[in-house]
Amino acid sequence: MDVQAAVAWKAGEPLSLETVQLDGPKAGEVMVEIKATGVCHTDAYTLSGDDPEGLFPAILGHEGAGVVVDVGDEVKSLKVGDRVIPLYTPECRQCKYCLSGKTNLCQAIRSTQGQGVMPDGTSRFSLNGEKIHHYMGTSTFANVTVLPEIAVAKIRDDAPLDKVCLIGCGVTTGVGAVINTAKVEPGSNVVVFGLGGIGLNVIQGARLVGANQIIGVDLNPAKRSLAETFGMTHFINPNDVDDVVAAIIDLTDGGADYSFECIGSVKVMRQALECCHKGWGESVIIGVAGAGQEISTRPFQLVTGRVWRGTAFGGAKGRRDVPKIVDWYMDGKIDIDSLVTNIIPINRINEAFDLMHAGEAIRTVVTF
Ligand code: NAD
Ligand code: AHE
Ligand code: ZN
Repeated sequence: MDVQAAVAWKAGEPLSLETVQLDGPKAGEVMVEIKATGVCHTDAYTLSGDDPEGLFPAILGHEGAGVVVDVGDEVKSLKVGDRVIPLYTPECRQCKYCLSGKTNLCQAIRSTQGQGVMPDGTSRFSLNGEKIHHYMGTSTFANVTVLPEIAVAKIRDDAPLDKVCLIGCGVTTGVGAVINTAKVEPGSNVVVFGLGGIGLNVIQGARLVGANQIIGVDLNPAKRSLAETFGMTHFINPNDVDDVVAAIIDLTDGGADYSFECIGSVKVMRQALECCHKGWGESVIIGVAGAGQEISTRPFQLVTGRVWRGTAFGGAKGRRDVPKIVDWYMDGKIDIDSLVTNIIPINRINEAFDLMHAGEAIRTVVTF
């Protein structure tokens, strides 16, 4: 069938709206009509050419929500009409990783996902016979996409898709990093580097679990007021202090219990570790850094009890946890509406990247 998609032809170039051909779902796959999708910094990262797994041409997008319109053979858990959120971290419930109870990083389809194809090694997308790659197994910048059944979370029927699409990445990543990865305890002092779509969700996760101080760090002073409505108690602009690490240690009486890097800067990752409290402070890397970038610190930082770790999709098991997070939103426990700073139709999708780079959007939601 013909579908509308924003195609990334080449690194560093704007997306181009095209009518592309989409093959129907094979066994174990479902076809989903995407109603809305957020634009995450990771889409911009891959489009920039910095992603070692970036492939072109591709249909990007991984923060969507939609409705199942067709199911392939052997699909048991989904039916036509179900409202769903695509999962870039699938949950097969059978692989060594899923069964370990120690990680959300299901590996059942990770290798083909990284090669921009479906689990059978082929792409469902093409244009005039030329193959177009899938992206992160989701490709939500198309009005219809095909997904493996294990990469789809079924959600309740009354959830507004132009809001809960953000649970497909930003919300789950930020809130999950606090709850699942760091397991922040009530009364903890938390520092969040980067107050974009991810950082604000770390802040609301920290507020949800009863953190004491929630310190936000961002170069852009315009991020301050919204972060305060999400629960930030203190703001530091690195340009206003001599030494951001010293400023945090001073404010927290010794250092952060938990810090979160939500930018993708290896320099800031070091600051995020080194602002942690001696003996127990834990720093969680969420930001994605480009090919060739490496982190460093003095090993003494770890010898003296600080812990460095990372998280993907907030440690969430998508088919199990995403419907719960939708409930939290529907019950008013978390705010998604304020994260949606802009809504635009798919033919203006490049504006979403411009707004992100200008620091003017938290999340732009693209509708079809
Ligand atoms: P964003 O662009 O919305 O926000 C980034 C924020 O960082 C902005 O507010 C910007 O002003 C601030 N910033 C930039 N450089 C800074 C610096 N040196 N010091 C302080 N602040 C600085 O991005 P986002 O969508 O929130 O994504 C953040 C990062 O998280 C990206 O690297 C993205 O790829 C990554 N990410 C990771 C996961 C995961 O599962 N690990 C999931 C989603 C996003
Ligand atoms: N291809 C990239 C990987 C980037 C990355 O780390 N992605 C995160 C999700 S970011 C969502 O906005 C992730 O899930 N990582 C685990 C995984 O298996 O990819 C690179 O840099 O190589
Ligand atoms: Zn993302």
